[in-house]
Amino acid sequence: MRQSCVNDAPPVIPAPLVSALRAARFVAALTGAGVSAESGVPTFRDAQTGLWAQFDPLELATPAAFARNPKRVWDWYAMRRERVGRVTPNPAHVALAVLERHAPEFLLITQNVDGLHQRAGSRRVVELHGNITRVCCSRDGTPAEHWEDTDAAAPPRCATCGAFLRPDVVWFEEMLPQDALAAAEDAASRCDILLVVGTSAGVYPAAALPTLARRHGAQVVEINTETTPLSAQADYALRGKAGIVLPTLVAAVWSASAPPA
Ligand code: BV8
Repeated sequence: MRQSCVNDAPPVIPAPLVSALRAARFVAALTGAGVSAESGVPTFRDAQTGLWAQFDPLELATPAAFARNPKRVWDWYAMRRERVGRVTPNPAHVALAVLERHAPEFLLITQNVDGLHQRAGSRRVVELHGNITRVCCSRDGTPAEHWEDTDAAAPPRCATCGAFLRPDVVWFEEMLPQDALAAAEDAASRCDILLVVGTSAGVYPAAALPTLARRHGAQVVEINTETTPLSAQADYALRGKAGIVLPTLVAAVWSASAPPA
C-alpha cells in the first residue's frame, strides 16, 4: 500500500498500520542516509561537491583507496567528520527516539556513521557501518582518543605502533562487525514490524534485512522520498521526507498515550 505526501504535507497513515504498530510487541527500524538528509548531511549518493566532486564515494570508502592514498581518504573523512559536528538531529531522528520509548521492544539498526540517532536520544542503536566520529589504528583497530593532524602528506599515526590512523567505519569489501550484524539479523528475524527509512536498499548485507524480516512474518514499512528496489516488497510504502512522515506516524499511533515511564 503506497501513501504519498505531496509538497511536504504530512501523509495519511493507513489505519491498519496504526493498529499494527499499536499492537506490535517488537518494532525495529533500519535507517540510511536519507534519515540525516534534513539535518544537512548529504546522502551517500548525493553528488559530491567541491574538492570531492571528482571522486565517487565507492572509490574512496575502500581499503584499496586508503592503501593507495591514505592522506586523501583521511582528509575526506576529516571533512565529513567536521561537517557532522556542525549539524543537529532532525525530527526524523527525534521521532525514532520517541518510538523507542513506546514500543515494548525496539532496536534501531543504522547504516549511517554520523551518530545523529544517539544525539537525538536513541539508546537501542546498532551501527552496522561504524561511526565517523571515532578513529582507530589502521593496523589493529585500537581506538584513538586524540590525534594531531599536522602532516600535510600523511594521516596521523597510532601512538602505540606508528601505523596510520583511520576512521572507525566499515569500508566496502570489509566485513561488518559480527556483533552488530548478528544483533541486526536477530532483530529482523524477531520483529513484528520493520520500518525501513531513507535507504536506497542497495548496500549489502544491510539491504538483505527487510527480506529476512518478511521471511519471518514481519510487516515491512518503507519511508522514502523515492521508489527503491525494496518498495515492491514492502507492505506499506510511505512516500515522503522522513522528517515529516516519521513524526506524523508516531503521533498517529501514540499521540493519545504518554510514553511509559
Ligand atoms: C561486505 C561506511 C563481505 C563508510 C558504508 C555485488 C552484489 C551485492 C553485494 C556486493 C557486490 N559486490 C560487493 C558487494 C558487497 C558490498 C555492497 O553491497 N556493494 C554494493 C555497492 C553493491 N558490501 C560490502 O562491501 C560490505 N561488506 O559485504 O563484506 C565482502 C568482503 C569482500 C568482498 C565483498 C564482500 C560493506 C558495506 C559497508 C560500506 N560502508 N558506509 C562511509 O560512510 O564512508 S556504506 C554507505 O553507503 C552507507 O553507510 C550506506 O550504507 C550506503 C549508502 O546507502 P544509503 O544509506 O541507502 O544512502 P543512499 O544515498 O544510497 O540513499 C539515500 C536514500 O534516502 C535514497 O533512497 C533517497 O531516496 C532517500 N532519501 C533522501 N532524502 C530523504 C530520503 N528518504 C527520506 N527522507 C528524506 N529526506
